[in-house]
Amino acid sequence: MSVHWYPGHMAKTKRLIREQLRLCDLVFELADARIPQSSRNPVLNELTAHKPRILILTKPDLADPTRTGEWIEVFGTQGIPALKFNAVRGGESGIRTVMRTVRDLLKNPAGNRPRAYRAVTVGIPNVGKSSFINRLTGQRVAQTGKAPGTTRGKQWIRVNRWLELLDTPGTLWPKLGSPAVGFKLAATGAIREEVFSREEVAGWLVSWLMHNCPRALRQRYGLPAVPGDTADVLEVVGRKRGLLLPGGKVDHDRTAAMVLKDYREGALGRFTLDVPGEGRGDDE
Ligand SMILES: Nc1nc2c(ncn2[C@@H]2O[C@H](COP(=O)(O)OP(=O)(O)OP(=O)(O)O)[C@@H](O)[C@H]2O)c(=O)[nH]1
Ligand SMILES: [Mg+2]
Repeated sequence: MSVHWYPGHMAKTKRLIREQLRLCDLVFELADARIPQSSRNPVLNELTAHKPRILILTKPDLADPTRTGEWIEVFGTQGIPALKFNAVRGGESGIRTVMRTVRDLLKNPAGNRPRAYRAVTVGIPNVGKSSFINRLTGQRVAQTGKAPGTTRGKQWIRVNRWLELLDTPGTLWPKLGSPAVGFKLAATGAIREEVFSREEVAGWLVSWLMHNCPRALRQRYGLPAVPGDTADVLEVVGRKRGLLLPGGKVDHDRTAAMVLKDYREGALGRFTLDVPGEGRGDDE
């Protein structure tokens, strides 16, 4: 898959993060629970490795819960405290767990200090950084949006007496290396739709589902059987849903957009595309 996923503003954000890190005591690195490995930006990983860091797995409501547990364990064995956090429908206990983990990492945070602790929130586009901040503060202070690229500049937000958070724009890295990483990032919504072929990405996702859970396709789209070929699946699904071009041919682009939307909203089921133990295959 060939996409232009590294526009100039991402290089600018990297510089911003490097600069702000000096002022920060803690890093919240956000990764998507559906792709806990592929959504970790190796450049950010390197930049932030020397700071106390908490890995937040976002959108756990869309991921396979068993896999999420496995991934949290994997990160734990690597010495990275990792938590799942549902920023949209999560309860108070998720917030308490985050705050407890912060307190464990920063000794005596509520004690007498000349200034509040500062944490920078980093991660790929659309992973849920601004939603995470809003959930922690209980207010809609950071702008959120369905499409990647919502946050454009830095914004400091106070959570409580002793903690301030910095929201940053999402960043990817220049060389995705393995095509699978690109497909996973595109399928989960981290890459702007204008820069990749929806049909190609939906085709990859359909083929993943055909291998891992064909039942999900059958049930969602009412298919008696799943055709053996990815293109045939899009054809059958598009026809079934009446997504036709003038003249009666199936509109593959609209069908692909629908399949991607269904996956992103969890309508196909909760699928984690990264499997612990499988390498991610890009240049780290
Ligand atoms: N289902 C679900 N959706 C979430 C969750 N967290 C965030 N979202 C959704 O993900 C989308 C992106 O959220 P944002 O908070 O804007 O993401 P961001 O990382 O700040 O994005 P950029 O600023 O573009 O880098 C929004 O539509 C959110 O509602 C979650 O835990 N579960
Ligand atoms: Mg944002």
